Amino acid sequence: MNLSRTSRLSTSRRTVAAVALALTGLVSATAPTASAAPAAALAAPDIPLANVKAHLTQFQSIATANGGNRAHGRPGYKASVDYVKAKLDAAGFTTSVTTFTSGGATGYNLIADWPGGDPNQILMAGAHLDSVSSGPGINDNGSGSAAVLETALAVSRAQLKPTKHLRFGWWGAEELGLVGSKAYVNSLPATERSKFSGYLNFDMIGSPNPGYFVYDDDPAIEKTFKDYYAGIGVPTEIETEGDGRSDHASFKNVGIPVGGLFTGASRTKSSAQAQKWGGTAGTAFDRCYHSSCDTTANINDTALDRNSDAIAHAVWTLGSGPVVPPGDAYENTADVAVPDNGAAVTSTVTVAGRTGNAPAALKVGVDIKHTWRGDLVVDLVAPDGTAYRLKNSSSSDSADNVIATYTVDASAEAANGAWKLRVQDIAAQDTGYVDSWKLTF
Ligand code: DTR
Ligand code: CA
Ligand code: ZN
Ligand code: ZN
Repeated sequence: MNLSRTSRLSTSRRTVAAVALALTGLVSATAPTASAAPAAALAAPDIPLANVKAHLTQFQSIATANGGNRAHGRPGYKASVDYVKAKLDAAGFTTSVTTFTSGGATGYNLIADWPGGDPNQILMAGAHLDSVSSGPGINDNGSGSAAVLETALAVSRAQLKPTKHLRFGWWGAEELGLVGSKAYVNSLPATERSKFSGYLNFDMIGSPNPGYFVYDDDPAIEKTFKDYYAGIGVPTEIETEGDGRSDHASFKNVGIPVGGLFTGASRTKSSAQAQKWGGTAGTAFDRCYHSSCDTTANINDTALDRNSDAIAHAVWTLGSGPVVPPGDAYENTADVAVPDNGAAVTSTVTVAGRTGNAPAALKVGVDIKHTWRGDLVVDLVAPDGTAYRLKNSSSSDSADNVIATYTVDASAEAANGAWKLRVQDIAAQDTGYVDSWKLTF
């Protein structure tokens, strides 16, 4: 436990002490150097359009067998949930169906977790699964539901091991006012909500007269989608009517970063947009919006294919931390606040593309800005969870900051995987943050 403030070294004396310690060579005073720029994340696979359309055919069959729709409170909706859940269970997801009530009828949300990843960094992708009562809802929103399902199945086929924890959701009763997604978000304690790094929403992504719209919410998510489309030479526009119009609003309203894609509903495509994207000017993006003609014939295959691949790109890219190609240094420069006298926090570096185990002299460069560093305990945690103590707490070490390079015998550990720096402040007063840290093989 640190001494009371009055007995602490004054700032000037603390600084002198820190410099003296550095000069003895006990603590490396060298600031971490820039490492190789992170390479692009592992490339996402192509999402087979035929697979996505096969899900749409199933949704169509379900609607046809259940009064022509898949609406909340109707048998066609629950049958849709059962179809999607069965596919996910067979693919190794941990699924759960949660219920809520709307309009006197029971509603259902389907949540699917991909095992693994950092539980403190959740990336979620979702789509509403319900249709309006007037039709089968194949574009609205079988298209989003099918593309998110097929992306999840692609994660399973790849046995992806992303840095973040991947979660997928299919919402009930969106058409009644975002009811299912609101119920889900409201069921999350604040501590859980804070773990979401983002929610990606896909509602109407195969419109027959398509536009290519990107939600203008979280900048990093927006850029991820825009970069994808720029990469395939397709211009995009910002979705201007999206706020509040679909399930991402439920997440945005509690401060979770959101983004998504949209190909248009009842609004009319302009001449300029027809020039840009093809299709028919003066006609709605989806003239069967909320109508009985929203069937499997109401889909533009090119739009559905492009958007399905864009979803996979976003999940692979946003789900992984900075992946650095084989080489010497793997670094994370994101700041992570260390709660005063609180729970440990972690910062992750994903190592991929190496072979064998880590070296017996693995260098761990640490840069933590923190007054009275004696409060801090610092560990390196290997991908299999083995912890290596780098620094113990000390009631007498009143100097600021931990800027040091430690050498760890990590030869018992596989090189590839998510390595974590774990930092805990075990004494009240004095706060700080992880500025950056680096592994050098
Ligand atoms: N409210 C959605 C359709 C919709 C209309 N505008 C947007 C913008 C962004 C996403 C979706 C929509 C529905 O009918 O399900
Ligand atoms: Ca594809
Ligand atoms: Zn709708
Ligand atoms: Zn919709």
